[in-house]
Amino acid sequence: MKNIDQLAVNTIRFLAVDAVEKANSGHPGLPMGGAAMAYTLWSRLLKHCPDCPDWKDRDRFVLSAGHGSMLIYALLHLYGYGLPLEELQDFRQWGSRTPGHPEYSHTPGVETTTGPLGQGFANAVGMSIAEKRLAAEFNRPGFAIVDHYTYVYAGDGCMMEGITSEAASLAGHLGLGKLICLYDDNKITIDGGTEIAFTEDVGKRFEAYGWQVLKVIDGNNLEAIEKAITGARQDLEQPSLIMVRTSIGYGSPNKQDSSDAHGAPLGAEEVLLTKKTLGWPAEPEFYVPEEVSTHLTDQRKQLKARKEKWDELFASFGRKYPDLLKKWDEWHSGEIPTALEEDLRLWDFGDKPAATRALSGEIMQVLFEYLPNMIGGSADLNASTKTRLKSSSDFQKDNPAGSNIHFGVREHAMGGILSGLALHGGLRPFGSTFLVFFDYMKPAVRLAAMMGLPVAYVYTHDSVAVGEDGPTHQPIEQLANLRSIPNLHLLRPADGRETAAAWLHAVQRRCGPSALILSRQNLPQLPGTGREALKGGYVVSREKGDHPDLILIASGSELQLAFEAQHRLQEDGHGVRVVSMVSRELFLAQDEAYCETVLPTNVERRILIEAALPMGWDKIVSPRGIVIGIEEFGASAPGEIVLEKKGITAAAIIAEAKKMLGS
Ligand SMILES: Cc1ncc(C[n+]2csc(CCOP(=O)(O)OP(=O)(O)O)c2C)c(N)n1
Repeated sequence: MKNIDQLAVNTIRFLAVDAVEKANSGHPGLPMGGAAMAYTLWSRLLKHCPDCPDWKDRDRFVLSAGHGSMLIYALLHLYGYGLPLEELQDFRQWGSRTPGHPEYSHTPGVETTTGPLGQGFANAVGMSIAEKRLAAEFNRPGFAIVDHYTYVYAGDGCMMEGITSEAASLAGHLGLGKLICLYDDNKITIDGGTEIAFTEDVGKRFEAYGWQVLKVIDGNNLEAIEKAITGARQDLEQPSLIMVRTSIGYGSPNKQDSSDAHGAPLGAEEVLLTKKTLGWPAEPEFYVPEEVSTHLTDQRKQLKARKEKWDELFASFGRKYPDLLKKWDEWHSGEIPTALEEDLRLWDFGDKPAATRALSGEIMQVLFEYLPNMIGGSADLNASTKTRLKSSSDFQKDNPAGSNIHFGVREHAMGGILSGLALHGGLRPFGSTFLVFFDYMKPAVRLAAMMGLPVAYVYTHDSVAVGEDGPTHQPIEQLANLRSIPNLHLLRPADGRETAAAWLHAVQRRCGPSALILSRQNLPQLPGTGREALKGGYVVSREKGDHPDLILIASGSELQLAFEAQHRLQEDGHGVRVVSMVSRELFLAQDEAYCETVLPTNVERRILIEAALPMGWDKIVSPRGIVIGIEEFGASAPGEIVLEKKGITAAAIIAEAKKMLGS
């Protein structure tokens, strides 16, 4: 190893060691063991530009093992990503740009939020799919304007998580040749050596998935690592796994190769011993040798020159293909054409009862005419969730221009991949499954919400009305669970026009995901519904007279029951209002004056009906209102029977209403 490389690698190690020591918390072992591997990639092969972290054709680097965050912070600092030394000294502190685990859009150069192991791996698969899809759309002979690799740094923990297996299996099937995983194969996790729980042959497993597997036996040998990455890049037919044998806590005389180095500061004494062992000065802390700064500043200039060459290529691409340039801008802008909202096909579904999942399928075909950068699919449920884009083909190994992804029965990976597609930029991802199987993808949805990603989830078969499949397939607590995720918007439309409004919201929203909750069963097209649904809650049927005695509030398929109950109660002379609560989050975000027009404070008699766990509706119905919901699992029987047995009927609403009205 050249002296300068040795110095740079040790700089990374000790920036991490010192930061963890100062914070008195964090994970020094990974950066110490993986510094050489990461530095080799960054200094010799990674295409990036610290002066322009958002360069669209940069290689993506994902630290899936997010607990090793100091590794990426050290690199970002050294490469001049606007992360000054003080930020490293403030590691894990309130307000710093160096949080415990890397956070997307918080620190320049961090491509995704990682920490829950395996998520970053799935994100990387999504990014790689995005690259392949966009390259197929935009590249022309002599103009490879989309041409980058996706690198993911994963540890034993990522390799053990199921999401990684799912995502790797799909990546192998799709032949994502520009996806490269650097596996920090240090054989240590928190509880000890991997021999206690993880003895499979990871290489053989990945070979079976259709990956190229390469091995580096010495994680400190930069030449061997470079050779392996170069070999990985040359295989454009298969993704590559590079298994790099490293030593956690490298250099620490008493903690190297032991789980003691994983997640706690080395301790002052051990820090000194480690510095001595690797020939590093004990003082100052956070030491960056001048030669290292100069060396990396030179690299930064070269990286900038490379980016400027791409700018030139892109400019001449734009001159030669003005239409493609226009499309490029449209695909990357995230805006929607104004004509879309006015398209009459979104607002007229005739009188025929129809399942909202089926209407959603029709709406998606219209959206796709306006937004051809939509991409997505289902976890093997296209026939049920109806999310196939009929005018496009399948995204497959030999057909990267397709917009339909078959995720296979891999909900968790689908969630992570959708986030990766969104993180990459240029595309509008959506994914679908049954609402009950949201449980299988929750961790990925949570991170998408945390990152503020514009992903659309389509969850169908939204209640016990699913029927015969029984309680395993009948969602009860899933709505409450989804609504409990901050920054996620849940929309449960009642008919075609509300479904269109829900989709419009999903494609307009740029700062977080939306979940569309759709029925399996047919529902009537209701009077009074429409684009006002975009406000989350609105009056769909007014009371007779000038003041309501009672307000019925419902979402989705239960709105028809509220109408029925209103009709019967009004026959008895009561003034009853019906409010459609398509999205609680959206409604509660409206100003007070609007909310007052929908739910006047002085009308305390309120009944909310939703065929699900009634949790979380207090703000809408309180103080004197009630919720008719289901607080137990469903049952196996035809849908109408289950609804009736569980008390989700117009008769139940009427009975409660009469009690409330004292009649
Ligand atoms: C989904 C998930 N489960 C558990 C954890 C807690 N955790 C953090 S690191 C780790 C062990 C990871 O081992 P490895 O990937 O080998 O990292 P290394 O020990 O090399 O730093 C665990 C269990 C987590 N971050 N995410």
